[in-house]
Amino acid sequence: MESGERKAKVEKMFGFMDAFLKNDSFSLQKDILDHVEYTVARSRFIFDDFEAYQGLSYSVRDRLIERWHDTHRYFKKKDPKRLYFLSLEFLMGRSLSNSVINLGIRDQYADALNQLGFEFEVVAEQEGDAALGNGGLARLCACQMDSLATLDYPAWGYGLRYQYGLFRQIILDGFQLEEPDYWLNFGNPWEIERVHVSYPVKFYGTVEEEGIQGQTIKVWIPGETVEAVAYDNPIPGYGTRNAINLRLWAAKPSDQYDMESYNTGDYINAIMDRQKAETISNVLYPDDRSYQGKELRLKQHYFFVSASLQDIIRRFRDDHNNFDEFPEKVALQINDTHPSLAIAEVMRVLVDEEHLDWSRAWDITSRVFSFTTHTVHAEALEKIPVDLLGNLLPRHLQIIYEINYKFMEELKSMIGQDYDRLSRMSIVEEGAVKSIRMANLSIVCCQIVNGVSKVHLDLLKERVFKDFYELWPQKFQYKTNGVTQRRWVVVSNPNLSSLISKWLGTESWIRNVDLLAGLRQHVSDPDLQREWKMVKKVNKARLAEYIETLSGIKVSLDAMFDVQIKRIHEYKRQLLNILGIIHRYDCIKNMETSDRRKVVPRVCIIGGKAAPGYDIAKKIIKLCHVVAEKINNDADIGDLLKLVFIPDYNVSVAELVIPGSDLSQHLSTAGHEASGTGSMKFLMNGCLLLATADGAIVEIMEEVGADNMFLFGAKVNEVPALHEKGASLKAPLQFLRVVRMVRDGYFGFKDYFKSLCDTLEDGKDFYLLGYDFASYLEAQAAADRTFVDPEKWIHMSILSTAGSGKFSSDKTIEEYAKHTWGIEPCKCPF
Ligand code: B1H
Repeated sequence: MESGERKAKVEKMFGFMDAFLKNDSFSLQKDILDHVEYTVARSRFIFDDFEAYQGLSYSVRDRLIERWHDTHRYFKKKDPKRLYFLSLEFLMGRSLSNSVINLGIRDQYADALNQLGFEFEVVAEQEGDAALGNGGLARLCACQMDSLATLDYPAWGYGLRYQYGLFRQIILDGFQLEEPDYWLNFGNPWEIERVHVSYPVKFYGTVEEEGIQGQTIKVWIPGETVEAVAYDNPIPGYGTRNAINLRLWAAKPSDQYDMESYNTGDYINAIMDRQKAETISNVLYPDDRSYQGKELRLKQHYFFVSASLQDIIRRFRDDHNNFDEFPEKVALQINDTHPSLAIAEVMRVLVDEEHLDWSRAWDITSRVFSFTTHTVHAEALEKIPVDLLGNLLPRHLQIIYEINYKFMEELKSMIGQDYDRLSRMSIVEEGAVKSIRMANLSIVCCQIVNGVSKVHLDLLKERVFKDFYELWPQKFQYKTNGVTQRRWVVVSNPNLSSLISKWLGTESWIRNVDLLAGLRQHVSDPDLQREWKMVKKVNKARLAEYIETLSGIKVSLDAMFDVQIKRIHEYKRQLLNILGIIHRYDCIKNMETSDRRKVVPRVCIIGGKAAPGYDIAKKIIKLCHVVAEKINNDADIGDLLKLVFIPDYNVSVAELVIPGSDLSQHLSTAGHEASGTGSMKFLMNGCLLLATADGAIVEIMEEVGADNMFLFGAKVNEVPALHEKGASLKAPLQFLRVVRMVRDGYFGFKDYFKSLCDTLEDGKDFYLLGYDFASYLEAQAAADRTFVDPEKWIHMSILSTAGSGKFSSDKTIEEYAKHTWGIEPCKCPF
């Protein structure tokens, strides 16, 4: 088509603008009904809540797509430096409520649905969670995507579209069982399949040398090719027209298999082989933090890296032909080491395909990447056995060896022949299983290495990456993690959100979180206190109803709702919580009846998944159930103490539980939690924290004051000396007593709990439960004393929310944008 003709057509299309996507009640109703009729193919006269959810979601998706297109046209026109956020995990949860709130049309949709005879909340409940991640790390990425969109940054997320998300937790007789989460069974209205956006990803094979124009170059002849197909998930910002993209890759068979089937004539087997390709993106690995060296996992990592980089480089090439400009236009963020093969891949593309010389390619590569580590433990760092890597990705192994050779030469020239240090810092670990240390590769390549909290950075400097810190102190920074107030207050706690807006006199805190501090000036106002208390009560009632439906247990709204929800890990010390509950139970049992009146009633709520192969974590879940069985059925105890395990903890469950909590527990042994982000969600919702001074809690303490929370336990710098003392550290009698109760079978399953109790013996208690027990009980007693003074409790609760601004992911993202990625906002005009 001639360009004049095309322009005229485009202008004509603009004439249609008004015909589309109006947000008045009638238009929204019509859109929903149209989708019910034509997309879902149910009669617009008879459809149920789920079909209403589908129709509604498709109509919201239309609006998302429109903004998404406009944003990308605008980015293309402005061509700013873009951030590409690479992560193997994104824990997005549900999309509907978040989308309509960010689009600013929630009330209009609620009204439209109402007119059609449906209730928004009920319809929204139909949505399942997108659980393409394990826990904190993955949810952090989701929060950061929300902030990137809201703050108008030109960013894209890249990840994998797992067919099976994180397993569903079923509890049978108190034991955890895992069920697959086939989340795509009922379709997914939030994604857009891009059949035309696909790239071949190569594996296996050999590397050969070829001479081109007098130069010898390496050519990788792959043994297998799989196709990566893009699925786009628009991420709308709040209070902006910008909607960015989360592109997830799914594996599909490559056309090359068709050729083979013709050649061999074995049609059926060829089809079966084709199907195997799809297994690459089939399943999310459940995190047990022990690197297992599995080929499928490595395949996932490279599949994701290769497809993402082909896409990124293709987009760069649309407008640029000189790779020296690459670092000015592209920032590549690697989220933990999982995507760090990207470093070798960029080198491969620049050297082998673009024929840049090594040093120019390395200069470009090292200016483009930044790396965030989420790990505290040296043992948890990812290592890839050389045999595995060399077989699957022969050329990448050569490149990593070359990077290491050059690094070692440089290092020798700086530190001399200190072989111990050289071997500690080498990217290649010699030993029984020769391996590649992915963290070392990332640190060597990236100009900036970020930790996720102040404490975490200190640990990196002093322990995990000490050698590297001494070499390159300027590389090491931290960005305090954060959570989005849109999801964690506006979506999940609408009553609190309205109350905050009312008292601040504005809704602007939803974008400008510093304004939350304004609540401080009203903290003593009895009206605010009364309304604050009311909101909490309504949220507690909703949670109590949920608990009763789940477990049949009726809980009293006057009790303190005390919550610990997170992945089950020994270092997170759910066991300390349970032992504390046993102690409380034991005390109540042994009290004079008249004294029981003084007991502060508690509902203790624990939830979380254990990695399927993590035996001790599974025993902790079982212990929680047997203790609950005993306490909840003891007539002496009644409402004074209840213990509830909430099964299948996920993002949606968190959205319900957090607003209804009075107290939340964060019990990691100091020095073990890199950050922790659950605490931030509770803080924003005005829950008081009972915590050790670990990870982000140290910074929370600085913001809200140590007297506004219940702190206990050994400090980070005390822990190493305590470990040295080992068996000479004696646990207090109360601790020995409760452990003995479990050991002696007071709750049954004596043999089963033996190995769990063994972890608590003197000298074996690595996570210091015995050592911290007395101070834990004191902190619990302080929480009880405060709870019986409701005015004080509410005061502390308001100050918690008021002090939570620093822990918004908006802050984290602004810091990354300025100090790590070098990107600027690019706001699509309305
Ligand atoms: C965190 C992980 C993690 N750190 C391996 N490391 C995984 C490691 O599937 N895997 O192989 C999955 C996850 N996750 C968490 O990151 C930290 O423990 C938290 O303290 C932190 O808040 C969170 C976000 O930074």
